[in-house]
Amino acid sequence: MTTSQGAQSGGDGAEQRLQEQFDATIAKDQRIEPRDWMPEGYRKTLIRQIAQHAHSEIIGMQPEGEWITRAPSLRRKAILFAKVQDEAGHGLYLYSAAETLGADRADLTERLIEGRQKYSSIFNYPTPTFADVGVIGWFVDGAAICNQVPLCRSSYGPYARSMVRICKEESFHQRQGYELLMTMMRGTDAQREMVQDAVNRWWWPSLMMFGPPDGDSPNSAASMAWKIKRHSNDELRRRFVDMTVPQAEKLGVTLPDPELRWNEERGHHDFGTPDWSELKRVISGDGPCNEQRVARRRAAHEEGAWVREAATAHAAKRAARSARAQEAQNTQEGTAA
Ligand code: BYC
Repeated sequence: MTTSQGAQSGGDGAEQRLQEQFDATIAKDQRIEPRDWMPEGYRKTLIRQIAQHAHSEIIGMQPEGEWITRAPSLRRKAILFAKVQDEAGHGLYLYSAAETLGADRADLTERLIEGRQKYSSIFNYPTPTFADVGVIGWFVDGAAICNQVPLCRSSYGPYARSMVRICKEESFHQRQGYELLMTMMRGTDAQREMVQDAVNRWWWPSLMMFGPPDGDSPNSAASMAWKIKRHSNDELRRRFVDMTVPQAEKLGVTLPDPELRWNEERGHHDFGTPDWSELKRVISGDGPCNEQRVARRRAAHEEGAWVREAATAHAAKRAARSARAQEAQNTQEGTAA
């Protein structure tokens, strides 16, 4: 696939030149910026991925957020609070990145709460114990790091730049999760069982976060040709497994996959196949918590309507005030002249 395959067809000579310029920028590993011409397919793919990514950060506040009021100590509460706030920030940078492509934030939110736009499957699983908070940090933020560090080199400037800070924060998130689990593993038998149980529940959904296998990934070819995605879903999934296995050994937990073993010849781990029918079900809205997650997001949006109205009214007042001040200054200058 060439980068031009996503271009609008039937372009005249000028459009042809723009397409060539775009292709050359991609080929040289340089960045496409908001003011640059870009093929419509590139813009649409970016809006789709960035919007889903933003929604994932915002919906992703819920599973752990449920534990803020029940954190077992002030220290854990402060850490968790900071982490969940970071996710809100990530969502906001990403919505801003989508806006540079002409998307409208309010419209994206509508699409999310009406179930017309996706968010990551992983956030549709419940968090019944505090060990889930640790395992989300370790697995989910760990998977996010594997997936998002290469996105710092994504061809679209605003997306790539937003990833730099996001990845730094994800590293803190992963470490706090792993440290929490280390502490629990040094505790009682009941705490160790709680950690193992959370590991058992989150392992396969975490592998599914990377998306369907390469053969069933309809968007990968174009996204990789455009250098939006730098690695395939399966490649990143393999990296995550290789990174996580030694960490599990150090922690003293068992990853729930009987086929998981080191393959000397390949220099990577072999591992079992996730249940892809489960991923399809969860993506299509039938996961354990889909309904609850979207309903809560919708309620928060509706309850926040007065804040948006107040902010809009305040912005309009400020604009009117500064327009009046400007007019007065112009009149004064006119009189003086
Ligand atoms: N869940 O052709 P494919 C975080 C969809 S949040 C749901 O392979 P693509 C955090 C896919 O969208 C980080 N849907 O797609 C937050 C596509 O559907 P459409 C979340 C999925 O885009 C709080 C269809 O399936 N990370 O870290 O080439 C607390 C076919 O897939 C999933 C990102 O968003 C899924 N798991 O590749 C803690 C990373 N997988 O749009 C942590 C950025 C696939 O055609 N996104 N689908 O209807 C990406 O890297 C890529 O979009 C994906 C999918 C690898 C996810």
